[in-house]
Amino acid sequence: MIDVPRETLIQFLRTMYLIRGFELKMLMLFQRRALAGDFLGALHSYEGQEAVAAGVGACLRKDDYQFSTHRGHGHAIAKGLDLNKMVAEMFGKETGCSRGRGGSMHLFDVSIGQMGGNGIVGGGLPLALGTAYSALYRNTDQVTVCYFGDGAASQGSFHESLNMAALNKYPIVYVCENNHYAATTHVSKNCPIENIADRAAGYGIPGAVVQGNDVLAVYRAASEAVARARAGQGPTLLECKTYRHRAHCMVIPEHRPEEEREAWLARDPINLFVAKLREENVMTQDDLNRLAAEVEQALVDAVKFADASPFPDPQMLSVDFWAN
Ligand SMILES: Cc1ncc(C[n+]2csc(CCOP(=O)(O)OP(=O)(O)O)c2C)c(N)n1
Ligand SMILES: [Mg+2]
Repeated sequence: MIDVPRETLIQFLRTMYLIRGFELKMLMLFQRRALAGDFLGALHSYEGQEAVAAGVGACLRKDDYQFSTHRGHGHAIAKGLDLNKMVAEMFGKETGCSRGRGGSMHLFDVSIGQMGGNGIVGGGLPLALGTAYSALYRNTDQVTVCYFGDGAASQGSFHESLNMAALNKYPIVYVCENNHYAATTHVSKNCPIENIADRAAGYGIPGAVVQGNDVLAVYRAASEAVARARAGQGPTLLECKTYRHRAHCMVIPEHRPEEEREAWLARDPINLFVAKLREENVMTQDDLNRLAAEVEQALVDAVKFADASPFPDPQMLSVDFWAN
């Protein structure tokens, strides 16, 4: 028996379907249109890591904050970023969530606490201290989630930030998505210990290794960490072990061993979860088909919206557009 309400289980699947569908569509459009020059910036696929964003996102309130990374489409979707605005941003359109100035790595929407992605590896870690401090200062119980990769966990910003967060009991949940590679470098080549979560001990905070392809495991671990942060007990470090399906980004060729890829593909987070839902009779095949069709329609509509939207007016280049 799964001890999570049915609606929450469906929400997990819906989020994972949306992320997967988004990535597949963007990949197709990138390949088809990149040369036409209307795709803004790089493209780092989140495919394969869906369970992390879906599990963590389901624990958050709209007014909680999250800081994302260069691989952040999934985080934004799970936080509830409007799909139309997201796709429009990918294409640099004025109707995009960052008004077409940011692209794939700069998906911002402050109204839902989506504090953007970051082209700088480890760049979100110090920024998360800011919203966490602000929540304490304003005496709210808002939580900040800070996503980062295994590569970022060996940046100086990781150590400085966790030290400061632990000292001040900042309400932060650190989510390290260990997909085992930083671009082409295996994690064992930049981190001398098996589990990044063990670094939590150095700051006197809880750390946990989580099966990152199991959305229920992520949800349970994140629920506990979010509850701790909300209750004023300080930060937690979660290390979600996972794997990206695609190469680092769309312009870097695949370099990972074939057997390793196959082993992880066999543990695809969506397939694993769907099997569980079927086994427990939570959803029928018809329910699954309906959900998939609904998600596909939302994505098709978002691409249409983005296509029909205008590019920013070049005259606005030097204008402080946030002022109006
Ligand atoms: C400070 C900095 N160094 C290097 C890069 C180039 N770079 C972009 S992504 C990346 C790998 C990051 O790996 P990880 O943190 O594990 O995240 P993942 O890509 O696996 O999600 C690197 C080295 C960068 N953008 N910023
Ligand atoms: Mg990585």
